[in-house]
Amino acid sequence: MPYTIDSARGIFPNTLSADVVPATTARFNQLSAEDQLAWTWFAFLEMGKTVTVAAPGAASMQFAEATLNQIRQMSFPEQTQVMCDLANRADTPICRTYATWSANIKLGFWNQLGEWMEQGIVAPIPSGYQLSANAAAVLEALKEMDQGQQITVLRNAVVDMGFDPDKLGSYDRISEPVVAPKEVSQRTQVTIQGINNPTVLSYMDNMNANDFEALIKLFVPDGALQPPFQRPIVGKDAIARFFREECQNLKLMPEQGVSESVEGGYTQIKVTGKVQTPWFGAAVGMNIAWRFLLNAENKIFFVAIDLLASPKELLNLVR
Ligand code: ECH
Ligand code: GLY
Ligand code: GLY
Repeated sequence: MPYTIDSARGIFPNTLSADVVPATTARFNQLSAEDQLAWTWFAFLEMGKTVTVAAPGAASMQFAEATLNQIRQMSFPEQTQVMCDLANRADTPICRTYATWSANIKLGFWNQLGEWMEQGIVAPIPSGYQLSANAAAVLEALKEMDQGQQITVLRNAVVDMGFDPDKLGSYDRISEPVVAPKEVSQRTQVTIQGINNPTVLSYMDNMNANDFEALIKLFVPDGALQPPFQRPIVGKDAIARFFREECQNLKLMPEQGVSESVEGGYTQIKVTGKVQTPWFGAAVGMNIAWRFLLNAENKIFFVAIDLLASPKELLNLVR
């Protein structure tokens, strides 16, 4: 086999991803817990000037409800302590529960706490709170980014909080219920300038239809999918789980691409375009590249999803 997953990661090396995102996340992680909470509050207020979050439905929120109600009953100092514990990744019962939740449940939990902070039900960030000089600088850096990059930094902040899931031992992962795939009559079909590869087109259409069973059939058994700024997820079972837990109701809007045959009957295809998350809908279009490596049977051996450094990168299809 001419490729390993490791070598496949290097296809289309000219693709410029938004390195400012992991850099900012690393700076955020250096801040004190108090600063992290205040920073996120100010960042969220800043974003709120231009976009609104679509709160998840009750079916998604039911898993966080018990913990949310527990926090709601607490005194302000106790609530502040819980939030600091989460930022500190402490070993507490709430931090352990939080660690079992999927990214979307964590986001929904904080979104609810944010609403309660606004309504005076949960302890607010102290009025007149002064960010440290470092935190203020990281906030300025965030303001310079495009919205897709900003929401990725916010998502990372939330996902990294709580007890370390790797230290939990075996546990049941808690995620939103899986929605039914879209009715065939309700489905849409993408067109991609420069690309007519049926696997790539089916990938986009099945993802948009939440048809994860059809989607996973496009992969080879030991294939891999690499989300933005993450290690590859390897093997059909792990990828299928990722689809169910993190890929519902995404909107993929690929625009253009380039395709090239490479050794061993493989084909490498780069596609660029926009992606919307259900959290922000059409208000935030993330600039994305997909880098596919398909085998001779036109199955996906590897696909990387990159958050691009700038909109200019949408036009960068050089090999
Ligand atoms: C408050 C103050 C106290 C502390 C905290 C607070 C609350 C913060 C809140 C933050 C909410 C943030 C949200 C962020 C959502 C971001 C979503 C993103 C989605 C990106 C998806 C992508 C998908 C790409 C993919 C494609 C594929 O082809 C394969 C699959 C996949 C303020 C109270 C903490 C509430 C809601 C960035 C890019 C295209 C890889 C998934
Ligand atoms: N509404 C949030 C989600 O399902 O991703
Ligand atoms: N990663 C999927 C989402 O947060 O919308």
